[in-house]
Amino acid sequence: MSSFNKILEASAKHPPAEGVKYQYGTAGFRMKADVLDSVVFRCGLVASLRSRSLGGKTIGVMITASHNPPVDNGVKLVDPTGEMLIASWEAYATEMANAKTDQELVELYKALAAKNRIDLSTPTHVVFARDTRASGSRLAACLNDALVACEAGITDYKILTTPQLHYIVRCINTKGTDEEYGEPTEKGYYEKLSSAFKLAMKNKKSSGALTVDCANGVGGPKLLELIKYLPPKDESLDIKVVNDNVHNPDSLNVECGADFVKTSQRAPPSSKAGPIDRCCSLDGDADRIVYYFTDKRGVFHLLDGDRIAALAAAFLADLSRQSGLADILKIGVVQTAYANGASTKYIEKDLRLAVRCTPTGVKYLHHEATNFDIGVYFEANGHGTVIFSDYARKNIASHEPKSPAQQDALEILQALTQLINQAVGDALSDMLLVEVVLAHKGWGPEEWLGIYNDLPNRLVRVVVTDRNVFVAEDAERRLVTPKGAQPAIDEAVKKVRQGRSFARASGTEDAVRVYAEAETRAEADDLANKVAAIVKQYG
Ligand code: G16
Repeated sequence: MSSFNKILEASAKHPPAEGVKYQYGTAGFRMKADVLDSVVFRCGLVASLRSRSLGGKTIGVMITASHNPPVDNGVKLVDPTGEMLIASWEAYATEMANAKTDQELVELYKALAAKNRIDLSTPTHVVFARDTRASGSRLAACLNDALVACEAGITDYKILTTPQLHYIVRCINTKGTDEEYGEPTEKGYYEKLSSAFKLAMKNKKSSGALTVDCANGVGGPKLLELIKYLPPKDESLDIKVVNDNVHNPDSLNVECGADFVKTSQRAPPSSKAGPIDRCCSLDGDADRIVYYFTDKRGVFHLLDGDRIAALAAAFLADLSRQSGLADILKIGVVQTAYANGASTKYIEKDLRLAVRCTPTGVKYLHHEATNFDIGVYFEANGHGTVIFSDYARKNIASHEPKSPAQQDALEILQALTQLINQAVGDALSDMLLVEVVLAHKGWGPEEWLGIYNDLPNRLVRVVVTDRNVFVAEDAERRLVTPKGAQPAIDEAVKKVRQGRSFARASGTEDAVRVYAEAETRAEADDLANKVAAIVKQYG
């Protein structure tokens, strides 16, 4: 049977849901799991074509809906360097997902191959994994059917965090090259992180325990595994794992996890942490992390992605100065419109580092961060990492220290190039990075909080009839349509001290998000409500 016929036959078993329009969004396709079978099947076809278009390089497919509710699921593709799929191929994936019939799908497959001059006899390799959602194994089977039909080389890594799959893809594609990233196994991931962590800590011990809320998702079992590779808790870092119940998939992200904490600006109700206890929350696929604590008066304080970026950038700037590399390494920070104005001011004015703003979606931030030698990028929601350019890595590896102090700083910097996931934002790697910085500075969460004062802010989710009418520009800070909405928002912002607000369509949920900040909590809440009302009126 020809491979086209095999695809036709296999596709017939995964018909698309009627009347659903699919869109490869901020983080791939994401919606109710019961309408995703055909989409995941078709992503298998796209992944194998993408692999063939790159001469057989390994492509990853991750089945997850991250922070979304348990009934949702999603699928996203990983490019050979471990980064997100490039934008032109996102469009192909959307086209394939919306093909009405099996015949139309095969025609599109052929057209895509012809357009990109893909030799369909090239060997291809696709690796995949999933989070702990109940629908994951069914969707993985749909993906597998597609890969078998197009005669792809397949490796099923079963259950992994999203960043672990990105890591593995990068490792496979760099094996045997100068850029070799590590062992392409889960064990290789733990070994790389733990040995870099030991070197970066330089025998420092963090003070007090760290409580990690794992959102009842895949981060739980994976963190427990990572802990086995870390130094004993009394020697370096004592981690208490909570919300790690993956046996009840319905509890995923419910009243816990990074998105809950960031959006509701409070600790998970299940938290038993005491005053000043350092806590953090991962999201459903462990690619985001936020820290927080409650002070002695019982007031909750969030240390979000902006704070992690500021902490990491300050530490990296110190290390590059102390190691004698400051003159040759350009450090910069990339944020989105959600970044608190106070964090931007702190990074630009106090740290004297460049700040860039991009639309939401790590692919945009990651790309912008490559313009720096050390690019720190974080979304306020805790999704981000630090990337080192080839130039930076080579200089950090080969620099001759001129004093023991330079040597010390250089060794920490070298360890950080290994500790920080270079492929994508990774909650577990980011957590270890934060712990290294706090341990070296001898800081607890209060000192970290003290580096600047956040402007009070509010995030509101507004459900509208069609979120697609909300089209934004200027890194999503201004609405182009619906006509009249932006002037109305401008009017509301003008009336508030230090006011800033914007509305943008979510790329992962069927809603419009509104962000507002102002000088006081009351003004921020009021502004958010006013802008939400404008969105409702125009939506
Ligand atoms: C995904 C993306 C993030 C984005 C978030 C929310 O995160 O990877 O870059 O900030 O969705 O996006 P939106 O506001 O467009 O819904 P995750 O952790 O859910 O994969």
